[in-house]
Amino acid sequence: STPREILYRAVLSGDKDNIIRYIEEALGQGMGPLEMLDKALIPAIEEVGRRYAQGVYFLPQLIMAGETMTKSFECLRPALAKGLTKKVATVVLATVKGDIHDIGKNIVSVMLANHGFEVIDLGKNVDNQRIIEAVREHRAGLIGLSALMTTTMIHMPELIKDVKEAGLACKVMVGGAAVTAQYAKEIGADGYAEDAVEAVRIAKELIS
Ligand code: B1M
Repeated sequence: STPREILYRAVLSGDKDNIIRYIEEALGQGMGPLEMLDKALIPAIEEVGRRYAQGVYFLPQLIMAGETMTKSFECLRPALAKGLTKKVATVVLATVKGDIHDIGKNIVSVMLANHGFEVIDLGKNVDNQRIIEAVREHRAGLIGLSALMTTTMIHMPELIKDVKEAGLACKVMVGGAAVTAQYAKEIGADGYAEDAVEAVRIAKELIS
């Protein structure tokens, strides 16, 4: 099997005990961290989501796969972080209230940091009020919101309203599996990105 296949299967089967070893082996064979995410880890977790939706996988498998994915990302994080020191802008990043999915948000976080953004990552299940406070405290020019569920993305338009009411000159970028470009437009978000690479491009546009 190729390193890609091994990593893909490891996430699919929730093999969190061996994932670090597989990643190290893949690195040793010259596979880069971004390639691992794009070609193996993300496609695998997406397949897990499909199987869960189809009733082929149940919650325990979803949890195991999620943990395997989180573990692999934490292992890759140092290799992904380039540690730029010159900061272009500050962005407050969060997964919305009621939503504990943070794998995608964490990838976006590292990518933004790599491209010179000072990232104030508030984590997951974050209250809109905390986001507003963080924007004030850090004088952030941009908020990045992630939502993975149709039931939680409703906090996005609420936040956009809160930002306006607070009189903050702060742009809002949204993303996450539940969110579409259409939805972003409907709620009056300043930007939408489909993946982490696009998130960097849109964030740069929004702060310029
Ligand atoms: Co859950 N889950 N989950 N889950 N989970 C989904 C989201 C679901 C679509 C699965 C399904 O049914 N097919 C479904 C939601 C359905 C809906 O919307 N109505 C679902 C459900 C139902 C649930 C629970 C309710 C299950 C239960 O308890 N019965 C529960 C909810 C808990 C809660 O939040 N309150 C739950 C729990 C979990 C786990 C904890 C087990 C785990 C999460 C672990 C973690 O995040 N630490 C988990 C996982 C892993 C998934 C799936 C399988 C994968 C999500 C993921 O990490 N994808 C997911 C299926 C799916 O999304 N298709 C699913 C990989 C990640 C890299 O992609 O986050 O989309 P994503 O991020 C991308 C882009 O979207 C973009 O860049 C990233 C990189 O390319 N992006 C942004 C993300 N944020 C951005 C922000 C930006 C810009 C771009 O700007 C700011």
